[in-house]
Amino acid sequence: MSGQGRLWLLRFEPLMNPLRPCRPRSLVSACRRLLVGLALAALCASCPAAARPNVLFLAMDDQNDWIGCLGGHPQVRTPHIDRLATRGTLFTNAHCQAPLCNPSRASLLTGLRPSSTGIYGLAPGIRHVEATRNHVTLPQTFTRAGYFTYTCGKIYHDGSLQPKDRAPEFHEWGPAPGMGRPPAPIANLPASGRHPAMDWGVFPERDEDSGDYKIATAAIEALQRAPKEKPFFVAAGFRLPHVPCYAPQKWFDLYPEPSLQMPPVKPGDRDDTPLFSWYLHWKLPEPRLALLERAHEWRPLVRAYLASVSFMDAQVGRVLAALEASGRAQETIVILWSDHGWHLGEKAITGKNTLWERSTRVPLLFAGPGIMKAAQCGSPVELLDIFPTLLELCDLPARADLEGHSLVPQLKDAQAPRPWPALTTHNPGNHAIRTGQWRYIRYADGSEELYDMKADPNEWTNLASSAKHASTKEVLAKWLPKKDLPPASGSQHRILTYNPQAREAVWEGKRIDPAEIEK
Ligand SMILES: [Ca+2]
Repeated sequence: MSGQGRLWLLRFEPLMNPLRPCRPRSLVSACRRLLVGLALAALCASCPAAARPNVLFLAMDDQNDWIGCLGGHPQVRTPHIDRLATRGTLFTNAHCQAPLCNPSRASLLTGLRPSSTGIYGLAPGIRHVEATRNHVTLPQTFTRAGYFTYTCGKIYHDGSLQPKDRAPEFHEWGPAPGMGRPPAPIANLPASGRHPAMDWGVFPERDEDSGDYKIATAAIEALQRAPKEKPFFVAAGFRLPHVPCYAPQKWFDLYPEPSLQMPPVKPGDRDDTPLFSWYLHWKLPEPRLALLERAHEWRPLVRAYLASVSFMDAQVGRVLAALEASGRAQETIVILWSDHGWHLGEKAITGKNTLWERSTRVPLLFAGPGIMKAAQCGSPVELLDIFPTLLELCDLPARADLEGHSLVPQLKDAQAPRPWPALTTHNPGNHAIRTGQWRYIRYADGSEELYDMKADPNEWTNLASSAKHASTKEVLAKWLPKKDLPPASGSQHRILTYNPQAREAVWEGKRIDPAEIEK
């Protein structure tokens, strides 16, 4: 941040701090300060954009908490992300708003909950939905504020924005290469009904030939040529560890198969989860644990996911090194996030599309000017909070229409109180409320789950039917969204609805027959 911008923050901090107690005897001086503040605010409205910090906005795809500094897997190696965490504030209890790419990203980039827009599936994109057709998004806000804005890789869900709708979002759209494909699938899965993305193994031979390497290179080039006279907003979206989990051999060598630690899995774990929990991921290409075990592919998948995470981490490291080399790191806010988590056998499945911790917990960290270093915040927070946080960090006007809450108090003091839980939604009527201690899930048919996350971090014991916890459920249920829209027109892929009169659940347009359950 330039001297001017920093000075502005210093002057404004006492006035903007909502936690600062107000003393009556200093009312006159407070009024005087307020007047000075208003004058400065007017001045700042005409501040040159160059006084604002830059933003380096880094996304990961399907990255759960298997990140060194988050402790989700004891063997995972992510030195670059871990180092970034020592430079900033890590949120250890951060959750997505939807456990699926398109709705999660649409929510983050609009600042609106899925239940407020009706975007739950892989389609439609935001410009085809009434609630967001004309909504000013996060990237658009920075483009309009005079930033140089650039995107590469996957920030919006692939294909969710038509070419005609792209220009107002980012000035420049860089490459968004896919993963590439080996000549034949590597994983030994049954051929019938196999989805091309359900594959993992050593590919390609060289780092340079992988999609994420190319995405990092594009981001590096954007950082190198970003205009110096204005701030930049450079967004790079990595594809890994989304399936197919491909990485070159040396990344697999970090995880020798004989010593690989498998995620904790409890036989019969789903015996106490409602039938409706299966409907959320009713018919999907992501294999069930039982199938992986039969095919002897569970260990290879875990290993490939870990290798993919480490490879992607190395690409994050390349971009961060380029930021350092640009000489602009001191005036740049770096934010790193993932769109949702991923199961690797827990609760008998792989993939996302659930309301459990494996699907909802995500890495989220901020580093840069005005942000505490080597800090960890354990309060529940949401990806929805990113939009208002970046507005505040960059001195842009706050927006009353956004549904998240700025994390700036926690970025200055990780222990700063925060009253809200994190809320995740998957299709209308299905919500999870995560507080510091609890996860409460309510499905569209009224069935419930309750986990004491402190005593039972693996969510093995559903306490919802215990009379002892009735009042806890009642308190948590007050956070369920008041607005719970049906799927927006044009919704497709992984859409689940429920008709309470007929007591019928419908998956992708077809009535669910519970007898067809695949465990
Ligand atoms: Ca994703």
